[in-house]
Amino acid sequence: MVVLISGITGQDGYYLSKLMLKEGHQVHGIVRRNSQKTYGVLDFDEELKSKLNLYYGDVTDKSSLDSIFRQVKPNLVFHLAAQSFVQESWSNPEVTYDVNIKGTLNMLNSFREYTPEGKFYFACSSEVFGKVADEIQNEESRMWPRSPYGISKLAAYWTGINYRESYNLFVCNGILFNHESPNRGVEFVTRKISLAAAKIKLGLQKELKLGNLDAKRDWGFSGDYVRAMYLMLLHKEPDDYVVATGETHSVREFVEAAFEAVGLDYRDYVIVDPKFLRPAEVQYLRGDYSKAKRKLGWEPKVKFKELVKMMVEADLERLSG
Ligand code: NAP
Ligand code: F7E
Repeated sequence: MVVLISGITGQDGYYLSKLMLKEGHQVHGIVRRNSQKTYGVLDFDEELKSKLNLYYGDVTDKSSLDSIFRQVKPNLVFHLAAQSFVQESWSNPEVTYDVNIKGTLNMLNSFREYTPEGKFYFACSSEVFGKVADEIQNEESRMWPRSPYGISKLAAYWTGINYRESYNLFVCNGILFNHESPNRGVEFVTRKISLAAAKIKLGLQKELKLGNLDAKRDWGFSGDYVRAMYLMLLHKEPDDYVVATGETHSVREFVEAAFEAVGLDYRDYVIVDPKFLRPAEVQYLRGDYSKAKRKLGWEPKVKFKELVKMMVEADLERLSG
């Protein structure tokens, strides 16, 4: 099959393109041009990059998407591109709405115009649950986003459903809970912590400044979650699915486990800095992935402690190397 991925230079784009190649598909990706001609996470893996067909485009520029859809004619579209950093969405709400809402609308319109018989995946987020009403959130749980990012994902989620219902298109929303990896961006809390633990261990950093240590998240492994995206598009009917581990842990537990992995006590190094507190916080998330398990046969493989260890060890290796 011919696969098109927006956001291919990000964390999930990396694992998804590897999976798609392994499955024997032809992989095409949309890349934002920058002055350094860098390709994000793909720059760490030249072998992978050489197997991909990359096109310059921007999801806010419909004409660039039209030209790519016309050339590629994808069977499977994974729309992952986004302004994905929640904290940033308060500083740049317009960019967040443009990229995440209008960008999704543009992708859906190009898909509808050029490859309506194909299948479309949208990267929705557990941030739509925000101020949670249920102890464990599933597809039916109340959605009450708490940031411009969460609002943008909610608008895009409903746009996807509306396109499915209005135009009979195969559009799926994956409501993915936090997922991490050694390729996670350095500003997200897990990678900020794993990198700091490794640097402190090697004497390259003295302290770690964090915000809310009591926030709880359902953290899984990106490599597991991209499999769920693929299974959604292989399923006979389009639908929306929660993808999660079913466990929740606090930022404090993450930092404790990361420092433990390098034989240190986090309390000697972590400082709470109000700069990293958010105007409105999502205090607690825990996902119920039973629908994905039942209908797609999907289950997460990597557990919390294993994920923390994987990330810290990868950072230690990179820094030592
Ligand atoms: P990420 O690492 O931040 O990657 C985002 C990607 O989007 C990058 O390739 C980025 O390109 C691209 N992008 C941003 N603006 C663009 C634009 N205007 N035009 C074209 N491409 C653009 O995010 P991720 O962790 O892989 O997440 C993938 C998707 O899942 C995102 O939509 C995110 O919101 C969503 N999501 C993530 C999680 C999670 O925990 N990771 C959970 C739920 C949902 P550059 O390299 O040029 O910046
Ligand atoms: O924050 C707290 C922070 O930025 C997690 C994105 O992939 O997942 C991600 O969004 C928690 C929050 O991720 C720091 O307040 C404490 O409660 O790693 P994060 P996020 O906001 O949960 C969802 C599902 C997505 O869809 C998003 O795209 O950690 N926290 N201290 C901190 N967070 C950061 N970044 N930095 C700190 O110093």
